[in-house]
This record gives sequence, C-alpha cells and structure tokens, in this order.
Amino acid sequence: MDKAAHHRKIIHIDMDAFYASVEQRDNPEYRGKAIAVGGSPEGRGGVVATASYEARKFGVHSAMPSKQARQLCPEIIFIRPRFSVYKEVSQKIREIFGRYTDLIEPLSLDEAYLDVTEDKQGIGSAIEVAKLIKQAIKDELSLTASAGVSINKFVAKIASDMNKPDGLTFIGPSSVEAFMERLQVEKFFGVGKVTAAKMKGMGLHTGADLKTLSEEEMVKHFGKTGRFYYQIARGIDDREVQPNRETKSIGAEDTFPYDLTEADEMLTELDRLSEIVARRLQNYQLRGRTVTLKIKYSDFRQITRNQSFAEPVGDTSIIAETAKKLLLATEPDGKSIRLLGVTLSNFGDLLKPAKDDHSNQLELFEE
Ligand code: DCP
Ligand code: MG
Repeated sequence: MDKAAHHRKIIHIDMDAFYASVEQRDNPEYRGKAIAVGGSPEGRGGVVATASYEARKFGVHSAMPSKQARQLCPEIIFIRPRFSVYKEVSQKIREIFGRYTDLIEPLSLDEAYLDVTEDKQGIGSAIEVAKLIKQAIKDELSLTASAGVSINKFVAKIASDMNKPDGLTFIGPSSVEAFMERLQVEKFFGVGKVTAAKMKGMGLHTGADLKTLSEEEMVKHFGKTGRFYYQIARGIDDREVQPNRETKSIGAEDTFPYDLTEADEMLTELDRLSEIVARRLQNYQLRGRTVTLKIKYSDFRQITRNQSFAEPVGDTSIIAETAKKLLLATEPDGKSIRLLGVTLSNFGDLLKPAKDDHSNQLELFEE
C-alpha cells in the first residue's frame, strides 16, 4: 500500500471572480473590461461585491466602497448583481462535483470542499479529479475555477487561492508540514486582523513561530481557537468534509483595538457589522427571523440579546436597526465594551449550504 493511502484526499474549489465572471460570460460587452458587481452605478454608495480581474489591477476589491473603486479606476463599470443566476451556476457546479463524490461541503455559492479519498469513478488521483472538474466547469459553464488539493481542508483552502485564476495547486503529504511552517500567520484561514496583530506583537510571524508555543500557551493567549492553531501549525486538521450541513447562523463580530465607551461609537460599529452580515446573507441567499446582538465587556462579561420577526429579514437597515435597539436597551453609554457581534439565525430553507463546523465558524466570524 502506498503512503498516500493513509491520508484523505481533499479538494477545495473556488470560482474565479465569481459574480464578475458570470456577468462577463453573459454580457460579451463586459469582457476584457474593468467591472464591479454591486455598489451603486454612479459610484455614490454601497460596496463592491466583487471585481473582474481587469478591475483588480487598479486595486479594486470586494467590500471596497464603490466611490473609492471609481477613484482608483475611472472607467469601471458597475453592474447590478443577479443572484438568481449565481445560484443557478452554483447548483450546476455542485452537480459537476457530484459526478466524482457525494462528500461535498459547500462554503458559499462559489466554493466547496470535496473529499475524493474514494472518488465515484475510481480515478484515484485527486489532482486528476480536480483537473476534470475544472475542465467540466470550463466546457459546460464557460467559467474558470481554482482548485487546491491536499490531505486536509485547511491546506486545500489555502492552496486554492495560491494560483488564481484558473489555478491548480497541490500540496502533497510530505510538503504539508514545511508549507505550514513557512506560511505567514495572516494567511491562516480564520486568523483575523486583531489576532494577526496580536501574534505579530508576540513575535509570531509564521507557522514555524507558532510551533514554538505549547498547546497550553496557545490556549492561554488565543482561547479555544488556540488549540486549533496549535494543530494547524503542525499541518494537522482532522475535520471531515461534511455534506448537507445546514447553516444555522451567519454573523460578524469584532474585537476592538481599544474598548468602546461611547454609545455613538458602538452604534457606528453596529452599522458596519450589520452591513457585513447582510452581505454574507446575500452571498448565501439566506434571510433569518432572529437577530442576535452579542456584547463582551472589558471585564470579559458577555451578554446576548435577541429579537425575532414573523418573517425572515436580511436587509442591512433592519438588521442594523434591530441590533442598535437591542444595544440601547442595555444602557451602553459609559460602559466599556471590547467586542460587539451581530448574528442572524432561524433561517427559512431558501438554500441549505454546508456550515457550522469549526472552519465555518472561523470564516463567518472573521474580524
Ligand atoms: N462576495 C461579496 N462580498 C464580499 C466577498 C465576496 O458579495 N465581501 C461575493 C462576490 C464574489 C463571491 O461572493 O464573486 C465569491 O467570493 P470570493 O471571495 O470567492 O471572490 P471571487 O470569486 O469574486 O474572487 P476570487 O477569484 O478571488 O475567488
Ligand atoms: Mg471565488
């Protein structure tokens, strides 16, 4: 038996400039042009959902205010998103994945983990399966995807991002450990800005640096996720690819670099977090009935408050208003707050992508 047989074979697939590529495919006049999906046509308000690679050359990227995108790239064309089309494409790529494995864990409309340790067609090579999937996406949908192939989810996900667009990156069993040692901590999936800054402050810049800390020390400094980082730094990630897991909640939270004490500041943060949550809901094509506000005070006391609606909600304004009302009911002025979080849950069953394992929590709550 060869050595590789002891390892899982995991593929992470992520579509290239997803919404923008679909728009360029369906509207030939946009091909080769700098386009942004989302944001307002005049570049007045809103943020960019994604930009074509032509626009990215000017520095335009997801979540950038459209005004700034217009400044960086005056000829940029703003396009209204067509979510129903993206959802349709998403279903088609899942159908292609399904030819090779039933162990498919979608992370959003445009990305998924696949376990092809035993692929349905007996191909045996995960690299070959990834090539066939990329080719099918090209032939049948006229779109490109990038794939990462490795022995676990964590490394596969990082790998898929390394040679975009139209990339295929393989990190084999014997290279995983060295790969993780060289990896900068900010590239660690799940490490947000605040955590990365904290790590750097401690002189921890790479996976190799993280390995100098014991598991106990990691937990002491980084809480529960410290244990996860401890393992990941060693290239160990035993999480299974979980098909058909339901998304139970989508949220965003932020630990502030300094404690907030003024209600005005807190309300501004809630506007920002609500916008992130609304955008994520849109990416998953979900709406929820319950808005939950999480508050962590500087003394680490934590409370949550929630409000439920008869009908599912998903717009920034409703989420923000609800979160702010919940905050004001706690009489926050003068209190010292180090973290705020906004979460939507209690979804209708519009779509049931995978979710809620450790990786997704990390992703969904990225600062
Ligand atoms: N998206 C969004 N808002 C964000 C990030 C993404 O609305 N802040 C949407 C638009 C993207 C889609 O989700 O097309 C997929 O997100 P990705 O992060 O995979 O970005 P892209 O597929 O656009 O580009 P890449 O080629 O870097 O994967
Ligand atoms: Mg993508």
